[in-house]
Amino acid sequence: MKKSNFKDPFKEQREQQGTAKMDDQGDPVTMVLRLKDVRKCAHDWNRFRSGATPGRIVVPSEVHIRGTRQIPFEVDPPLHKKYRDLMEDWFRRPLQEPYRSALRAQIQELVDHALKGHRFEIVEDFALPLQSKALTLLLNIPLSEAEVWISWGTHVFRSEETKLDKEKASILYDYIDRKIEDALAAPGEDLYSKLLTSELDGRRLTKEEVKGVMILTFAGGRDTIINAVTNSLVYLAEHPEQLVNLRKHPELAARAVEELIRYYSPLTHMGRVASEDTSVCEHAVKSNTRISLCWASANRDESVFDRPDEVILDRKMNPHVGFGFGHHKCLGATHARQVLMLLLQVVAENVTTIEIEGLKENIEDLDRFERQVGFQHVWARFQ
Ligand code: EMZ
Repeated sequence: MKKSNFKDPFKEQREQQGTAKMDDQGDPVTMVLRLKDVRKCAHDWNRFRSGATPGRIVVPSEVHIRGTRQIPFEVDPPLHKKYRDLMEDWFRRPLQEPYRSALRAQIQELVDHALKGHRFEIVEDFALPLQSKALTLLLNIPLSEAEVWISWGTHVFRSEETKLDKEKASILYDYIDRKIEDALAAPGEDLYSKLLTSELDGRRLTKEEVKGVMILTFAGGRDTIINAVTNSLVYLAEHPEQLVNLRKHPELAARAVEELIRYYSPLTHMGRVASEDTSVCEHAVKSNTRISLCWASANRDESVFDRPDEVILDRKMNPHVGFGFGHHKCLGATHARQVLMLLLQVVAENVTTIEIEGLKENIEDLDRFERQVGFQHVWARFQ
């Protein structure tokens, strides 16, 4: 069985130029490749903005498939902070013990099922159900709702892994509209109700704003978590000695999660729109054109990370940007980290070998680059 190879496609270009131009549906992007520049540009929100036409900062652009602004990530300061302040405590709930033990139980159930000895498919029979079940905790709604989301497949806006799909997206939009009406009619303890009763500048959030938050919650943490879970399991399958290591040293899990996020960088990049004629790394960037902050490239920057192309589970210095950087850094990161940390612990405690029987890569097409982000399928056996 050939070993998986998450090669860094940006290496040469990062070292030699620092940026790369790519076309995205006729709206070009200057990709920023070095960690230092990525951070600098992420920090400079006035020069590189997030509040453009909804969907434009995402690469591939989603301007043709949605009009709703995702909140807070498509909003610039100072309004951005007001939204963020409304949500931060809610998105820290994954640190609380009842949440962690419920999440652990979900993972334990999936692992127990996998241990029954039969061959199963990791993406659809493990990572997707785990992502969906865990999301019920983040939204604080009944577990049974996960069945609906599982039926949508791994990406809510894309079909066949990478193609943008308007019809598929409208399933999510209509679903969220219905749930907002339900929560208005009968408010509960869920995220919809919490947002609908939140106040910003002395007024309630509108349905459109709540929808914007919910779309981001559903879309941003879907394929990213699914890939992170799948890739981590494939890593453990290929490195049984690390499974032993994690079993002996459960305290290693926190560092291991950061390293797996750095190495696999579930989100390749995120765009910004220049508000003036400017330059990055000596390359001209025209006003109203896009740059992208390439987290995946920055996370392999050899001037920052020692042996960047190796997974070193106990890596000490790890200033990765896998969850973004600056005021827009991932709101769901606390949840994602708990999912991965508990996954590593439960698997280490219960599984001795993971045998891969077949796999099909999921390759992202970035115009002049190709990058493996995960797998479409992995057939495996747990013992
Ligand atoms: C957007 C994005 C957010 C986008 C943090 O990332 O994730 C992508 O998967 C979605 O397609 O709409 O939510």
